[in-house]
Amino acid sequence: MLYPRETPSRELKELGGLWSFRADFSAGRAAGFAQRWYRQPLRQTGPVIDMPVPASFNDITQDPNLENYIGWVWYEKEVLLPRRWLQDDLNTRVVLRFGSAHYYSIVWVNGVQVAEHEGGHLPFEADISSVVQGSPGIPCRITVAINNTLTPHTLPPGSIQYMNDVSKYPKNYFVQNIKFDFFNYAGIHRPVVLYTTPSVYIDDITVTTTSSESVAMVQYQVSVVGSALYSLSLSLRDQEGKVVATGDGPAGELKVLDPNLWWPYLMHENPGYRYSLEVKLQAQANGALLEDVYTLPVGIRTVHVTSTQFLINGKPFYFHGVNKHEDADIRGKGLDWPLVVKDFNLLRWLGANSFRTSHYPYAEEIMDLCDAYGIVVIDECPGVGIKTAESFGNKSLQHHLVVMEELVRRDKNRPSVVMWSVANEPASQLPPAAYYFKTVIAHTKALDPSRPVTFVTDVNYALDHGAPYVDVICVNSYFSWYHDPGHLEVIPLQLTTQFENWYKTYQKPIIQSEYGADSVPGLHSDPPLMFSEEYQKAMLKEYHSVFDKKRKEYVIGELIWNFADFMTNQGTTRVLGNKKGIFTRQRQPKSAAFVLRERYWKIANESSCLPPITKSHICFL
Ligand code: BDP
Repeated sequence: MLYPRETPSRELKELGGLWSFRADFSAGRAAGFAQRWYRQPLRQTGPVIDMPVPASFNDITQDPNLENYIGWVWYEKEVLLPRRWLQDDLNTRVVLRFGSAHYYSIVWVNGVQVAEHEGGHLPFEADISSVVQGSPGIPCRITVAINNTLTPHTLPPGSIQYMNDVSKYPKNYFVQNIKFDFFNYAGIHRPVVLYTTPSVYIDDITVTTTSSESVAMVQYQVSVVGSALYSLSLSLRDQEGKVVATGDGPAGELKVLDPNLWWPYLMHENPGYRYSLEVKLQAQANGALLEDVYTLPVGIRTVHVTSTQFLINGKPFYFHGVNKHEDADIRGKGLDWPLVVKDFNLLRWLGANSFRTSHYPYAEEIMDLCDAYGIVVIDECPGVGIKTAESFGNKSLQHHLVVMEELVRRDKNRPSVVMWSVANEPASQLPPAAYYFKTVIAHTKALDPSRPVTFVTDVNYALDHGAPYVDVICVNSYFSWYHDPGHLEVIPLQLTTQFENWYKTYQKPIIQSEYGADSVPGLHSDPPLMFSEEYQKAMLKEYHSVFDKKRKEYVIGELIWNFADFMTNQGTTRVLGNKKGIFTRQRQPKSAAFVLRERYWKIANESSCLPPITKSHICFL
């Protein structure tokens, strides 16, 4: 699915800002459907409040019932469309697109249902031309109902538990149970836009690249919708605007001499190099000549996995990075530009060259910056908390396959994405996990043969039924935290054993995809005690001594858990959220951030083919 962009043939209107909002507090949460709230302005159905978009709704008010609300909420926005979008009704297509809404969405325009989508974290759109055309000057009313309920068959899974003991709970009392460790924020989390295309349009573009030192090939496929009679021309421009290759037709190959390859941050002095692929469509429709233009950024790079290495452009790549969350005060999981840019500045300050989108796909705007800055991404789907046999059943599997299709369709052209992760810490010791992961991974590889596929495990190497199907072993462990709490001295032995067992069994490269310890900022203790900043630092040092030995063999990466503190459900082990961040939730460094910074810059300098990079070479550091 193409990211909506303005081009000479496409216009775009952002619908961010304040929307009307109403949570359906009726017992079954279904009053909105029974009373058809979408048929009239939402304010006429009952009290509404202002709700910012994009943002989670949970932390916007002082109402604890809204913070923990489960069920249907309703959003509405009235918008006037430019007259020119509506006049030539046969040749302009108007599309309404949501970057993501959590979790199940139904959308109406002027009371007519135009879209229904299952799943958060991924975009969906609807052609609304037939609903809006012919009514210039009349505001167009967009109504969205969103349900954040998680069931054993959603991704992530969850379950609703009804508390029927009337001596303990009020009537109709229920809770949402989840098996993952982040707050289930909900709402319209990413930009909503209206955009236009001609009625014959470029629907999708797929690009893959291969390269040797002096020549690169860019393979492309363009799909066109609206007519079978069209012509396509393509030109690839470098960053100076010079055309370096041209092509035509819906599929082909462009040859680029002396290519500027896309390199990761700290691996090259000009990381994240992208060409622009301009695709031009011409078609006759309804007696008119239509033209559609779309420009796609293209990075030329290759990815290969051997039994001991991860190669980008043929050079060994070591992941020294982080796991993140989309999470912030007040706006929850809503896209927030200042926070996004701050995080990229912190990542580069840290010397991090990569992150995993734990535990769901991140906003396209974030992925764009990864492409542009050369931050390498392990792109994870929302397969987190898959813990019961029911969630390995066919219904869940079919949904998981669709989610992978949506994710690959969204991110397939991104040079920063070097590997797909289909899940985090599933109960892969359960026998049905074998067929489940075999199928999900094979499906993902069929969708995209150009990238390795993995899932992240915390199951013992001898019991894991999914590991045979992955290209890279990604393993999480919390020695001296969840196991042997307080005993830092067990880390070297246990971590070494972990690596050796996995490697002996599979001969595949290994990433330590999570390790960490909570620390409360400002809490000090020497000797180091759990939850102090010193303990978090000491834990890092123990892990790092083993990484340094094993990265000479087959360990190809280390991703700290976590980049920043983040909100979780309330519980006896969480003090206003998870505190394993090396930065606070407000992005202030804890002591551990400085330890990691020294290490990452050192590793970057050791493994770089460049003259030593110092922090002073990078102007914003
Ligand atoms: C890991 C999970 C991660 C948690 C982390 C923790 O993958 O989502 O937040 O543990 O407990 O098992 O801090």
